[in-house]
Amino acid sequence: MFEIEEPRSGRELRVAIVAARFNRFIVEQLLEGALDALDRQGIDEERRALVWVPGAFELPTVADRFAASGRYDAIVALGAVIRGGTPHFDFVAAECASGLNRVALEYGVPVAFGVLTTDSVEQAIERAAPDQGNKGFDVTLAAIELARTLEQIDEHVDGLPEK
Ligand code: INI
Repeated sequence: MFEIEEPRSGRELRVAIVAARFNRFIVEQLLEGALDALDRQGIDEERRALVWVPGAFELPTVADRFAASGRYDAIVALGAVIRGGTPHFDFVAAECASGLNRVALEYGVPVAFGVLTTDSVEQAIERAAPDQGNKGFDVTLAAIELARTLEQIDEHVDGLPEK
């Protein structure tokens, strides 16, 4: 049986990070976590890209451009959408999430959802803390794992005879 519990680390990956400037003090901490994950996975500077956009609503557009290039193995989207008194939160958060997922499915490129959607600034700070449970770190590892999983599935199916 073909099975992947944890994919092996294969060739070096290329990873693009797209980060929203809105609530920048939070997103910078998510970015620190994401870069730490890339360091630990041995993905060096030449194989990384970082692009800032105004807010979470714009993340899918830039993620789409990186995915369409066919040059990146994974994309990490970082942002912080914090509930205010208006329905704006719901539109920004929902469009951001569905746009990023659409990019992942359309191009078959893992897009990590590192966008905090919280009721308060305090909740966002908790999830962006440097040492415990930094979401930027966690989602970057998830994207790398998925890129390796997809690569391993491709290798496996390429080696199978036609039905
Ligand atoms: N963008 C965010 O990234 N986080 C938010 O909390 C937020 N709120 O609350 O409005 C937000 N809005 C801006 C939005 O992402 C776009 O940049 C803007 O609407 C222009 O398209």
